[in-house]
Amino acid sequence: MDASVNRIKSSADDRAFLISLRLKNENTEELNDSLNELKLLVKTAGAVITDTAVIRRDRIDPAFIIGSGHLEIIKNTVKDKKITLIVFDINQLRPAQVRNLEERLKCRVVCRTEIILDIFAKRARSKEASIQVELAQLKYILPRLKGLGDALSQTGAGIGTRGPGEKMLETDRRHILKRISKLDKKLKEISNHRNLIRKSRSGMLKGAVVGYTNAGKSTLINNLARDDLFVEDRLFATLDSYTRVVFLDADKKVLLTDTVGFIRNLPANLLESFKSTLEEIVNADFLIHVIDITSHDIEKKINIVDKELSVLQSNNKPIILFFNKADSSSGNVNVVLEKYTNAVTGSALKNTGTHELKQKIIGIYNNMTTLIG
Ligand SMILES: Nc1nc2c(ncn2[C@@H]2O[C@H](COP(=O)(O)OP(=O)(O)OP(=O)(O)O)[C@@H](O)[C@H]2O)c(=O)[nH]1
Ligand SMILES: [Mg+2]
Repeated sequence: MDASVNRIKSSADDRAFLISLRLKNENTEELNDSLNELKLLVKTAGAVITDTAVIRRDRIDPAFIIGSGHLEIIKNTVKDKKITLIVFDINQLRPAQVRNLEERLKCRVVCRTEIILDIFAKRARSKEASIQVELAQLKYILPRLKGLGDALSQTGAGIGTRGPGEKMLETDRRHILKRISKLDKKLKEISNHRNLIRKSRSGMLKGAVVGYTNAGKSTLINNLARDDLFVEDRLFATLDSYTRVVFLDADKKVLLTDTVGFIRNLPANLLESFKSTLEEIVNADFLIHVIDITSHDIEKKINIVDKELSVLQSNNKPIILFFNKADSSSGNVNVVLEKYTNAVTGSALKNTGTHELKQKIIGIYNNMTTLIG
C-alpha cells in the first residue's frame, strides 16, 4: 500500500471510549443501531472498546458537544483506564470542538467518519482504492486544517512535522490541494483504462452485486464464479471491484462485479472518491442486491442501499433481491418472502438458493438479449 494513504492517524491498538448522544425527539432505535454499528466499525479499525456511554442532552454544546459534568466523568475514566481514543457517534465534529475536547480530556477525539476512513485506508489494496481513500481523507482534512493546527502537528497525522501557525497551514493547504489534483488526474487515467476494458467486454451482459457491508456479496460471487475473493467477517472487506465470469448454463454467461459495501451515513467524501469504482454499478445491466436476512433492521438497510443506488441513478435497472445467510436465520425466511414476493432466499456460504438466483438472472438475460437482438 502507498505509505501516504493513511492521512488520518490510525485507530489500531487504541483503547476506545464510545459516546452516543441522545438529543430530544431523536429516534432511539436508530441511535441504538448506529451505536452497535459504530462498535463493529471501531473493532474493525483495530481498537479495543473499554467503555460506552449514552448521554442525553437537549442540544449539542457548541464548544464541547457534551456538558461539563459528563466531561469530568469521562476525563477521569480516560485517566483511570488509560483510554487513548474517544469516538463520538456523530458524522462530523467541528475543528474547534475537537481541539477543545482534546485539550480538556487529554486524549484523541474522533467522529464516525474518521473511523470509516481509517478502515478504508487499511483495506485499500489496489492502486485505485488507495488513491480513492487518500482523496477522501485529504478532502476531509482540508476544510478542517485551520482549526486543527495544533492537533495535527501533535499527532503527526502525515501532513508533516511543521508547527502551527497560519503561514504553515497555508503551505499545508497548498500542498494538499496540489496532491488532490495529482490524485484526481491519476484516478481519471485509471477510470479511462477501466472504460477501455469495459468496451472490450461490451458484448456480454454485466451485473453488479451490491448491498450493505458484510451482507455476503463477495461470498456470493465466490460461490457463483467458484472463485476465491477476499471474504471476512469484518466491515468493508472489499474495496475494489472485481469482475468475474459466471456461467448460467452450458451456453449462457454473464459478468458479475463485486462492489464496496454501503453503510448508514457513508461519508459523502468517500462516495465521491469511490466514483470510479461505483461506475461499475452505474454501467451494469442489472443488479443483485444482497441482504443479510439475519439482521434485525433488514428494511432500514435495504432503504439505505436503495438511497445510494438512486444517488447513482441506478435504481431503475432490473434488481434481484437475494436474502442471504438463510442457513443461520430462524424463521425469518417466510416473513421476508411474504413481503418481497419476487426475492430469492438462500445461503452463499452453503450454496442454497443459488440455482434459483441463476434462473432469475437467466430471465433477465433472455429479456435483454431479446431486446438487444
Ligand atoms: N452463515 C452465513 N454466513 C455467511 C453467508 N454468506 C456470507 N457469510 C459470512 O458473512 C461475512 C461477510 O461476508 P462477505 O462475503 O465478506 O460480505 P461482503 O458483503 O462482501 O462484505 P464487505 O465487502 O465487507 O462489504 C463472512 O464472515 C461470511 O463468511 C451465508 O450464506 N451464511
Ligand atoms: Mg466484500
